[in-house]
Amino acid sequence: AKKYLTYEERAKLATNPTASKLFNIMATKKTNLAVAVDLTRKQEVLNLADSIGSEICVLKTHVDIIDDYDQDFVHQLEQIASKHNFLIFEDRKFADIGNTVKYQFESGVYHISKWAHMVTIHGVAGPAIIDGFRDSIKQTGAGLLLLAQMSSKGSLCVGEYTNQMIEMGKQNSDAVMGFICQERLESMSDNFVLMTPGIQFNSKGDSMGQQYNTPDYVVKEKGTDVIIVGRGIYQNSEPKSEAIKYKQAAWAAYESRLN
Ligand code: BMP
Repeated sequence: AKKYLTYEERAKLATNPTASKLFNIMATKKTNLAVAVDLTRKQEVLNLADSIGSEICVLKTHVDIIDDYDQDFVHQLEQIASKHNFLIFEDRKFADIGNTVKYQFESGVYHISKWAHMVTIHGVAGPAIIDGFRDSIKQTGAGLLLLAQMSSKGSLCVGEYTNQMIEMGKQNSDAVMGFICQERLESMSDNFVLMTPGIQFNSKGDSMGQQYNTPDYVVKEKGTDVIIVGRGIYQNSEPKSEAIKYKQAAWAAYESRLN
């Protein structure tokens, strides 16, 4: 059987500052729940963030789906994040050459580098994509999350591609904080945070290829660290009490794998 370390121990092994910070938040707040708030009005996102903030370690955004996005949105979200001690994760899935992603990260409408504690990256363009983030994250300590596997049906992020993404992470472990994945593979060392989307209690999937597992399955059976829940929480009529249920299930799975 695998030997699992605690999140406190992992915080000390982390090679990226945001990974260390996240492991510490998880240990302090006793939560390995991240929520994907895929709502399209800024006030809806902010209201949900404030109402569930005490239950989560990370709030994941897709800022390019917010109809009325503006700088005030980011300003308010940052205040809510510091009030409740969670991190902000912009799921941008950068995938271009280094020079282009540098502009996409730092410029445009969103200025993601100014406020996101972590962002996602596809490795299709090769490891030099990471160089596009270096200047900026040297200053902020932000973390990169590499997409090693995806939750959707027919995903091409499998097999040798997945192995190459893990290798890319290890070669750049100052900048890379962890992986988006569906399972812990032997080669994923303990300095990385493993985050898993495609989580819901009461559904197996949607009509557009999403596939769901339970918190217990991915954390206890598959060995990943953080569950990412979207519609399972924000579409529930009682999002706060539903968030507590996911938090408790994921934390119980974490504790039981330690024994
Ligand atoms: P939901 O729980 O509503 O299916 O949302 C899942 C969230 O995780 C979405 O924001 C999606 O963009 C993201 N995601 C995913 O579903 N699968 C992946 O492999 C990677 C993702 O970032």
